[in-house]
Amino acid sequence: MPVDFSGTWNLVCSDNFEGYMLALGIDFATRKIAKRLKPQKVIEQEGDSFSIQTTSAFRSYFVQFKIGEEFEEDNKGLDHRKCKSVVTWDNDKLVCVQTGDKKNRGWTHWIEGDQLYLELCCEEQVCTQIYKSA
Ligand code: YOG
Repeated sequence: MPVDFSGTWNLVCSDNFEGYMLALGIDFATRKIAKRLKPQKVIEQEGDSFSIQTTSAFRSYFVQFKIGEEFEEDNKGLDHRKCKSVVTWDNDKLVCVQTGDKKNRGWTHWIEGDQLYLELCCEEQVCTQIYKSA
């Protein structure tokens, strides 16, 4: 049985979100607002189907995918760059590769204890976030 990421998760800490945003070319004013946000994630997992709704006071983002099936991402409200994304399992980690204009773009989710981890990568930058169950 794979790990179950389902639930409502609140951001508790974030490391190098600034570096990640810089790598994505997010402008100063937007970064200033974005780094103060405490997003909430609602993850629904049913077999190989996932949806992840990330909500914040400023912008929100929704994504839906099936393991191993490539999909188009528009990153609307984020950096707006389109990419082809695919999510696979790496043991108990959920790994998304986002192919597009930016090298080495993607994210990884895993659970440790009662915490949900998210690593966001773009070019040389890695941002690590920790979420706790709401
Ligand atoms: O999550 O890809 O759970 O989609 C990354 C923000 C900030 C907007 C958030 C809004 C990148 C302004 C999505 C933050 C910076 C800054 C809340 C992370 C871009 C713009 C939406 C993500 C995955 C994995 C699912």
